[in-house]
Amino acid sequence: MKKLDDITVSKAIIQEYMNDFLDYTDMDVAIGGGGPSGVTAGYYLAKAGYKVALFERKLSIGGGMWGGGMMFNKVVVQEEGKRILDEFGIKSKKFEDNYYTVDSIECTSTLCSKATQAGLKIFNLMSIEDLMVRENGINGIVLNWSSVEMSGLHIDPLTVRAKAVIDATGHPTEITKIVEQKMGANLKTETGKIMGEKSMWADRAEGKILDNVTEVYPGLWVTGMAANAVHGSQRMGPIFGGMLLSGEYVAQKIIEKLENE
Ligand code: 48F
Repeated sequence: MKKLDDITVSKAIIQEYMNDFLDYTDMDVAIGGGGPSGVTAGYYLAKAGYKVALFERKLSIGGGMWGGGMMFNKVVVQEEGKRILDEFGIKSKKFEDNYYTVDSIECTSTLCSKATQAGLKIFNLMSIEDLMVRENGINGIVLNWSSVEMSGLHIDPLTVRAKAVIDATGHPTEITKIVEQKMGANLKTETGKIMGEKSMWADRAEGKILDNVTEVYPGLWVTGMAANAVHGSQRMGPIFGGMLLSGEYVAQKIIEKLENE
């Protein structure tokens, strides 16, 4: 083995990370949240050739998918979502009519692996704490290290530009909350506000999710559980077809919009 130098290892990491971060100060689409809906959206946008990055607060990508239902590490996907599992090459097993069971570890890790290989850039350990708001709507995101947020240190964030932003933060709808709370803006929902998620009802929740994938404020899109929570629909629990399908759908809608601009 050739002689190794610790300082060269440090330089390699710092230089390559900084190059990536600088490159993504300007992008087509910024995704907030690395659960199944955000990662799926990132996969389809990257596959279509868009410059897209995903920012995830935690160390690991996958959000609520790793733990399956109540720590039984299996998730269920209905018939409509099966083609997305096949697209990613994720194994599934038919259960009765209409349902497929999937190993949640294989599903989460494969989504992440295929999305990054398709060109999605993932920045983990960063939180979106604010938005870049201009006259025409949302123009980017404001980022800080999650460790700064967690420690409560008083350190200002940095801003990066994006033509579209996706709120894929799941149940808490954190990004849409910023628009509502800081700007008092009217959202494109029935009440003009975040309507809040309703109790678990898989059939209703999955039935509504694609209708809920919308541009809730100019430049800001919602997908996954955030879409249902913003529009006042039910939660669905450990059935994940809607997460995959809404990720794909938000990517399609944003591509359509960017192509027309
Ligand atoms: O919650 P999460 O998995 O969202 P999702 O893609 O999927 C929901 C399902 O897991 C499940 C369900 C459906 O069957 O009901 O709950 O809609 O992933 C959301 C991710 O966003 C991150 C958070 O750490 C999680 O990994 N996140 C939340 N707020 C921020 C954030 C933020 N401000 N900045 C960066 N990441």
